[in-house]
Amino acid sequence: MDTSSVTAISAEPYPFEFFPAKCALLIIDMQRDFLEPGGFGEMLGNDVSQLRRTIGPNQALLAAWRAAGLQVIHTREGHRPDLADLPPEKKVRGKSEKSIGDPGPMGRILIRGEAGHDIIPELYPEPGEPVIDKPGKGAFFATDLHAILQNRGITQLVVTGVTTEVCVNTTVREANDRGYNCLVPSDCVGSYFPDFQEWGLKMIKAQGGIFGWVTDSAAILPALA
Ligand code: C5J
Repeated sequence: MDTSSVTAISAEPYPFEFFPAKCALLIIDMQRDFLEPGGFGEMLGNDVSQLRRTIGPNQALLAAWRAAGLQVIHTREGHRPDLADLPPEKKVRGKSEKSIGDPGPMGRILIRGEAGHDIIPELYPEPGEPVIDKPGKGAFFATDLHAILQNRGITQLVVTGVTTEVCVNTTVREANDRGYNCLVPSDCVGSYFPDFQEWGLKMIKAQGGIFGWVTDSAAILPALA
């Protein structure tokens, strides 16, 4: 495709001006522990099917994005094996029987290098695609994401992944404050809670797009052809 072209993608609250050469696909935390049956998310009583419905749309978008030669960045939420970057309050909040760093169904929970912390095979990063290991909810906090985007001339992000109201929303807000325009395809983001899925997206596009734009993958795919 001609990456210098500009396309208007149908979105809410109004069409998104897509500059392919300046736009990265940022896939948030599509990790085994959040999405796979038997993982940490399900162990906490969550319905992982609410997240798994995003896998197919993400696969289609990622394939088209790669075929167009555009930039892809992945993130993973997790901590150092020695837990030195884990705020003590994050460890104990929720009062669940098992928490970050404890042995879980797929290794130590949300610890870098453990099986559950890794990205699901369906969306596994290819060589050359940066993977941002983030200790917080937002992908900009305590990471080199902003530097990578600036060095690569990126001014726009298509943000996908999980969960809509937590790490996706936090990242979109952080990106907005740093001057990036964000487009969020609703079928490529997921929440364990249907209400939060709905309201998480409404919050992004409210008030004339206070944090960004919302669309679906069907509206983006033709712009990648
Ligand atoms: C993410 C979480 N990725 N819900 N984490 O949203 O704790």
